[in-house]
Amino acid sequence: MSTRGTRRIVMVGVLLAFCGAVQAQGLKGEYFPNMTLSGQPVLTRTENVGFNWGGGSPGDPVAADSFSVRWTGSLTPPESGLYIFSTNSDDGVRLWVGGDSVVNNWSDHSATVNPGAPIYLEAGEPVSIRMEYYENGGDAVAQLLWRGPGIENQIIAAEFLTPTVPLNVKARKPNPTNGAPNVMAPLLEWTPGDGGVFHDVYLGSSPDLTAADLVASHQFVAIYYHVPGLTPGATYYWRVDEIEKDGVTTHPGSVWSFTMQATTAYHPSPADGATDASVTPSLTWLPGSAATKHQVYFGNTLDAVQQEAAGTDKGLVAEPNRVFVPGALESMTTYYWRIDEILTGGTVQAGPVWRFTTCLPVDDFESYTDELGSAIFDTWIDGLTNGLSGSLVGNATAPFAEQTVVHGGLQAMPLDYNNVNTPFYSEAERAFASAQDWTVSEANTLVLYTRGRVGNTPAQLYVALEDASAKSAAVAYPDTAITTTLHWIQWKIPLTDFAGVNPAKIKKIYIGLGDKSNPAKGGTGRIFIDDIGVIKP
Ligand SMILES: [Ca+2]
Ligand SMILES: [Ca+2]
Ligand SMILES: [Ca+2]
Repeated sequence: MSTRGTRRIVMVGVLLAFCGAVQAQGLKGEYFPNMTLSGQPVLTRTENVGFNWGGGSPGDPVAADSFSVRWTGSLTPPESGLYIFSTNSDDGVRLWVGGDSVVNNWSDHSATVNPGAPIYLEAGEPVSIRMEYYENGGDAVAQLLWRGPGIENQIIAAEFLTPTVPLNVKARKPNPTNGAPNVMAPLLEWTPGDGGVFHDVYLGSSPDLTAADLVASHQFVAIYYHVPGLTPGATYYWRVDEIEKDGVTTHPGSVWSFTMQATTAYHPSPADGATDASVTPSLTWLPGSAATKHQVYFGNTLDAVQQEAAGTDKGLVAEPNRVFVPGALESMTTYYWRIDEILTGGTVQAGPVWRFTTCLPVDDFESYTDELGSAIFDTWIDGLTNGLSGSLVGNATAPFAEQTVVHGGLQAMPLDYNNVNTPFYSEAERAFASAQDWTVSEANTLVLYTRGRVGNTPAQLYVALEDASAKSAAVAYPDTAITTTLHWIQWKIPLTDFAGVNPAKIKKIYIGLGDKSNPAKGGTGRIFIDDIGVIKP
């Protein structure tokens, strides 16, 4: 391993050790001096479940044999998606996630892995965990593992665990699952919150649901069928408020969404009318009903694509492949495209013409490799390299660029911040070999995408620009909670906000966390950055 790599691991280890010291993370473990979880626990501690005690005791005063443990608390998933929980135990084990039995192997056995069925979890929504275990004799192993979006099969780290059990008063387990595309029937179901007797259902076309979106009030059943039907291809938002038996006490639910299937191709990406598209985009869409193939038209005038002019026919793509890669495009240029659905029997269902405009690219993080010299931290200089701040660019081990939490393409930039120690800010900087003209084709707005992570301390996010005359200015995001958002946020900054900086001669861009001009002790975390460009919005 490279010197750089070794230094990085040491530093991340220090960060994790610090986080562990300030927060009581893990599940509550209660140890009983019998195999039946009976009586009072003789040992209680907060921990994650990753034990191989061999023939030994888990800790005084528990003996090496004939004991049992109950771990309780909650888990906060970092990403939305399907998770598979499993146990590795010697001897018996039972596991519940969100109150549902996931593993039940309550018998004497040598170390055995028992996986559960996949469970859909929402990013940032705590779910209850209960694991019960007993050891009879001989060796003893107790491990709680998971795998999920961006998480290889591994013991669940303490940072995702809390020793308190969340109150399950909110409606949960939406069906269709949150974000589901291609929904055919608007039948909505959910699991009521604990103590929820009545349900208020809100359904609308915007995530800001109001009283006007109330479609069912104080109903008893946890199911809703929207009779008039919904617009094909449209995205809908819904929320269920759980009401207790007093008919008054209300627990508002999370806002969920789904997208109805359409007859034509729909849900284009880049979105129709996007002004910040990559110059190397992958065009994707969702299929109209009964589509077996997709005829792709692509060109740089509306007329040509409408009239299927020569050169716009890009051929057929067969379901379930729904991607067209047009190659390198011009920056600050508008392109048009259309997908016609070929149905069984050959009927053609022509789609609408969509358009997008490319940005002037600054960095989409796709070019970085794991070779030293072309790694992400060789271009984006962090505090580990220049010693100026508490920033750390890139993952601790290869792949150094982030490949799971990505906005566009295959890679994004992970940026760790540690504002616990002086100078109390964390900054990464990129210098351009030659001054960049960010005013071509009337470009006037910097755009970037960012998202945070569970466990991040809120912090001010800022971008600074420096021109060829060494004039610089910084702009801060208005809300420090930006570092805790679990979805990508688009941040647009008019170049005129960088007062005194010449946008036609940009030499450096800085991205930082904290307040560089008025530094104060802060916390730690990791944010992700992707798709930096300049646009004409
Ligand atoms: Ca034993
Ligand atoms: Ca045993
Ligand atoms: Ca990218």
